[in-house]
Formats: sequence, structure tokens, C-alpha cells
Amino acid sequence: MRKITIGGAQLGPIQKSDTRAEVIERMIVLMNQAKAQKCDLVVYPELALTTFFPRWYMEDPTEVDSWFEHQMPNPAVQPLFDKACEYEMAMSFGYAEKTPEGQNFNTSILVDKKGSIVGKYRKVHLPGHAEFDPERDFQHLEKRYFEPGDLGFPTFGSLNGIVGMCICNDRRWPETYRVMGLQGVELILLGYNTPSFNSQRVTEGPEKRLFHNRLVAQAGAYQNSTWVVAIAKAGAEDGHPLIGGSLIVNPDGEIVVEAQTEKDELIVHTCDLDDCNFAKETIFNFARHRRIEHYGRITSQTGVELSNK
Ligand code: CDT
Repeated sequence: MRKITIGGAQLGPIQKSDTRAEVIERMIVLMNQAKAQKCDLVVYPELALTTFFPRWYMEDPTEVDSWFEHQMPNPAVQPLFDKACEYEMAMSFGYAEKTPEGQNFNTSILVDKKGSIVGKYRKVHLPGHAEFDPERDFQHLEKRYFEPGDLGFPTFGSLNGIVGMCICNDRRWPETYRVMGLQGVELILLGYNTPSFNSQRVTEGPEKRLFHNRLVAQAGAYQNSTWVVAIAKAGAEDGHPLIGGSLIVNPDGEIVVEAQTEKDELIVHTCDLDDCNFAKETIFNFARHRRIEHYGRITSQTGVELSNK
């Protein structure tokens, strides 16, 4: 058995005016709860340190820059690293990364029990748009503020297993899970900020959005025989609601624990990474059953091409 106890640290809303220090305090409260429940790993959401700023249209580069972290860790975040080290707890969280070369990414990191950053992932699938869109009920400007990730979907030998990360919209794409599945992934950590309504179709509300959240995490877990830990930033940020529904899914595709609020809330489950073995060796034994000669379109084609037969 390779058991690890995981705390999924859902964050409630973060307002535009909330400081990094205030957010870090809340993250440490959740970490304290995780420690009390003997967690080995605590997982926080996408862009955990600030409000979901891509909903705001900005032209001033200095204003845009204020949402990015130029170093990790940095003085504001250091108390979280210190507490994690004291507790000997691994952690993962998302933040807006500004590189020394001036590139902007939507990033997640994996930090081991000694406080070293042992894994980094930069969001590949950036949803939304780059210019102000008057047709939408609200903006989603990830394509304006971030470049697509340039690291692929790496996996990391950590916590006695094989760990990967993805971020929010990535979870809707089967390729995300499969590329990690092909590296034997056993634990996928993902954070999200998902608006409770579709900005282009108001009839698509929280019920359907929570359904899609469960659907993709469960399918990704089952089809790749991996644990999936999906953690929300939830609740109304300056009047803009985000779904909660943080959950942990086992390699059979079953939800083992799910958040009940849209506030700061810790969900905990002890995950045995050896539970991934059976399906990886049988129904999803990729080496035995995959037929790559028929999958060429997956990497040679982006959009739909009709075959007129
Ligand atoms: N943060 C993020 O990726 N959110 C998207 C919203 C999609 S609507 C433009 C998501 O897939 O949940």
C-alpha cells in the first residue's frame, strides 16, 4: 500500500481588494486543519493568491503586472512555505507567474515536504478571449494575460508515486489526462476558478457547471486509472459567482469526498496509490490495447475537418 492523506483546500472568494497577506493567512488556517487531520499533502486552487483577475479588462501594464508573482516563493508567500516545512507537508497551489524574461503564465507548483519546488506546470488550455467582448455578460481574458504553457504535461516522482498537475479548463480536455496517463500518472492535482454561469449562455448555471466538473474529473480518473484531486476557488468575488464542488476521485472514477460549501473548506481523503494498479494492468493496459495507428488526427489536426464520404 502507498497511502497518502490529501487535504483539498477549497478557498472561498477572494475580493479584488484582499491582500496576498490576508489570503496566505486563510491558506495557513486550512493548512492547520490539514495538519490536524494528518495530511501529507494540501492542494489549493488555481490563482490561489488573488482574485480571479482575468475577469477584469485592463490596459495598463503596471496594473496587469500587479497580479503576477515575480519570484516563488516571495516575501508574501514565504509564511506558507515556512508553515508547510514546519509541518513536513507537501503542497500544491496555483499563481500567476512572471518569468525573468517577462513571460506571463498561469502556473501551478508542487512543493515537497522539505519545502522544495519539485514540480511546475503552466496552463496549456487558456479559455476565453484577448480583447474586451461586449457580447459577454462578463469577461474571461486569460488569452490576454497569459501565454499558453510551454512545459507540456510533465509528471513528477514524488510522495512515493507519480504526480501530475493541470489547471481548470485543462480538465475538460481528455488529452490532458491521457498525456499524463501515458507517463503512468497516479495522482493529478488540479485547481479551478469556474464561473457559476456561462457568460455566453445564461441558462447554463451552477447545476450544469457542477455536473460538468464531476463528469470530466471522473472520466479522466477512470480512463487513466488515476486519483484526481480537483479544488475550487468558490463563491462570489466582487459579485461574480464561482462554483465550489471541490472533489477527490478514485481511479475507478468514483467521487470519494466533495465540498459542501462555497467557502474556505478542507476535504480530506486517504488515497492509496496502489489502487491505480489494477486497471492500469488490465482494461487500461495502454501498451496492450491502444491503437495509435488510428489516433493520428489527435496531434495532426486542431479543429474539425469534415470527411465527405
Ligand atoms: N479558469 C478557467 O479556466 N475557467 C474556465 C471557464 C471557461 S469559460 C471561458 C473553465 O473551464 O472552468
